[in-house]
This record gives sequence, structure tokens and C-alpha cells, in this order.
Amino acid sequence: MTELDLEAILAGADEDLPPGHRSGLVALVGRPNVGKSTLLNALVGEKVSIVSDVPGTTRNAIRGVVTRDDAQVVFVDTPGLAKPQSLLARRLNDVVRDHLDGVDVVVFLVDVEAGIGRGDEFLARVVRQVRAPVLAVANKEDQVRRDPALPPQLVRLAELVPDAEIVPTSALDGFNVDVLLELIVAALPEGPRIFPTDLVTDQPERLFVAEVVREKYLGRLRDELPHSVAVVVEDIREIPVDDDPDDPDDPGEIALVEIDASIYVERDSQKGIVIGHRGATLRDAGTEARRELQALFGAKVHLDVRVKVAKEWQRDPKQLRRLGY
Ligand SMILES: Nc1nc2c(ncn2[C@@H]2O[C@H](COP(=O)(O)OP(=O)(O)OP(=O)(O)O)[C@@H](O)[C@H]2O)c(=O)[nH]1
Ligand SMILES: [Mg+2]
Repeated sequence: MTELDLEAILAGADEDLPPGHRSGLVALVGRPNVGKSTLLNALVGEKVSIVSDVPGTTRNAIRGVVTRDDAQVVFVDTPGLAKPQSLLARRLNDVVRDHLDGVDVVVFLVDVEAGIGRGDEFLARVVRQVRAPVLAVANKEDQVRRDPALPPQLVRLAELVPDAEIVPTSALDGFNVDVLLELIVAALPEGPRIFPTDLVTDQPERLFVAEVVREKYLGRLRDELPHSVAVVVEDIREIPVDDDPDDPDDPGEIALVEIDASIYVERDSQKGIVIGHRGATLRDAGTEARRELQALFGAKVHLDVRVKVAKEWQRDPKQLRRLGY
């Protein structure tokens, strides 16, 4: 058990909970790009997982927590499951399988804009083996509202996961997200809180910062090297201003956050693509990341991004570990 888990359990231990309080672990699974991370953010009401239109955006199991009076739901956003073509893709599939073990509810997402395909059928087979209630979500409903193509897809989804309740949603505009949350809570077992009430994610700050930086580059490098980029945050320094120097207990407010990040590509030839024409890509993505991080920290942020090469990191187990996968 990690230190954080223990702390969290102790924090929740002596709280008065209403009778019938429910809690549990809920896995969000689905093909790449169906909207799992968008849905997680909508359920939690805060951005905890990065989103992009590049399939294969999420690489780690990201946890997001919803705490209400009657329930605490711990969601796990997983990498989109796909036919493994690289060591990275195989690792990502393992992450999903590991996280299906011992979950209380599975939320299986399909994208009704793209349509149900062989990838969904492959994944439905995995989901049917899990011994937990399944909710089947037909996401991106906003794109096919009143479209005659929608009903047959809902029927197909019901065939793929026969025991599941079917819920059309739009993670983007929020349609049915509340309905889905009610169904999830109803499917959870009774149990105590696991995390403190104000926690929305257990993701370490350094990892989330790296994810935000990666998100901004993903969108810009979509056509050239979406999967070749990894981001590592080397250091975060919070620099306080002490407005009361006489008070030894006053730590001061944080005035500036200095962040050093490295972007790793697989080959020398890819460095130029990340940097862009006259440094435009590096600069624009950096600015966008800095703005979002400033809002997150509530302080001015200096973001220093260096582009580095980790030769063929997607194929190298040692490098994968070093980059956090
Ligand atoms: N129109 C519409 N777009 C959506 C909806 N949900 C997600 N998207 C978009 O779909 C794209 C993929 O969303 P993500 O949440 O990153 O998808 P994911 O399933 O987490 O993808 P991976 O992490 O790659 O497996 C993004 O461009 C989202 O804005 C939705 O309900 N409606
Ligand atoms: Mg994702």
C-alpha cells in the first residue's frame, strides 16, 4: 500500500457516513478516442485526464474521484485498448487488463459517431469476462442526435454486452452524464469512503503537469509524430514571497512556479518537428501549457521545455520505464 493510500484511508476512517453509503472502483474502458477521458472529466467535474483527437492519448491509468453524501466513486480512466503493434501498445493493453481485475463496475464506451466496429467487438469480449456489472455507454450522441443510424447502433451494443444497461451520452455537452452517474452509484456495493472528500485525483502533481504539456504538443504534432512524444517533468520549484518576514510560521504565498520539462522524441530527425518552423511549435504549445498551468497553480509559471532524444524509446523496456510507462 502506498503512503497516499494509507493516509487517505485514515482520513476517511472515523467519518460519520449515512447508512447505505456506497463506494467502489469503476473502470472506463473502450477503443482509443471514444471519449473515456472526456467522460471522466465530465463525471468528476474537473480536468484530471488529458484529451485530444489523437487515438492513444491516455497512457497511464488515471484515477478520478467523485465524492457525494451517499457515495464515493473512484474512476479509473484507461488507455484505449487496441490491437498491440508496439511494445508501448502492449504495455497499454496490460494496464487495462490489470485494472479490470477487482473493479466493482465496468463502464464500456463506444463512439456512435465513428460507429461500432471490430475494435469494439474485440473489447466487448474482454469486458464480458469481467465479473462485475457493466454499463454500456454510447458516447458522442450529440453527433448523431435524431440520426436514423443511432437506433441500430444501440441494438448492436446491446448484443455485444447483453447484460449491460445502455446509456447514450455526450461527454462533450454533458448529456446524460448525471443519469450515468446515478446508474453507476446504484451498481456499487455498500462501503466506506476510501479517499478524503476533497480529493479529485491521486495523480502526483509532476505527472499531471507532464500530461498537460504533452496534451498541448499532441494536438500540434497529430499528423507527424503523435506517438513518438513522451514528456518528463524534471523539477517543479515553488517560489514563495514572504510578506511577513518576522513570522517564522508564515511560509509566504507562492508567487512563481518554475517548471523544467523535457520532451523526448525517438530520433534526431524528429526534434525539428517538435521545435517547428523558427521554433513556433515549441513556443506556441509551451505558451498554451503555461496558461493552463498558471490557472492550476494560481501563480505565475515559468515553463522551460527542452527537446531530447531517447532512441527508439517505444521499443526499449528500460527507456519505457524511465519515461513512466
Ligand atoms: N462530439 C463529441 N466529441 C467527443 C465526445 N467525447 C469526446 N469527444 C472528443 O473525442 C476525442 C477523443 O476524446 P478522449 O476523451 O481523448 O478519448 P479517449 O477515449 O480518452 O482516447 P484515448 O485516451 O486515446 O484512448 C476528443 O477530440 C474529444 O473532444 C462527445 O461526447 N461528443
Ligand atoms: Mg484518454
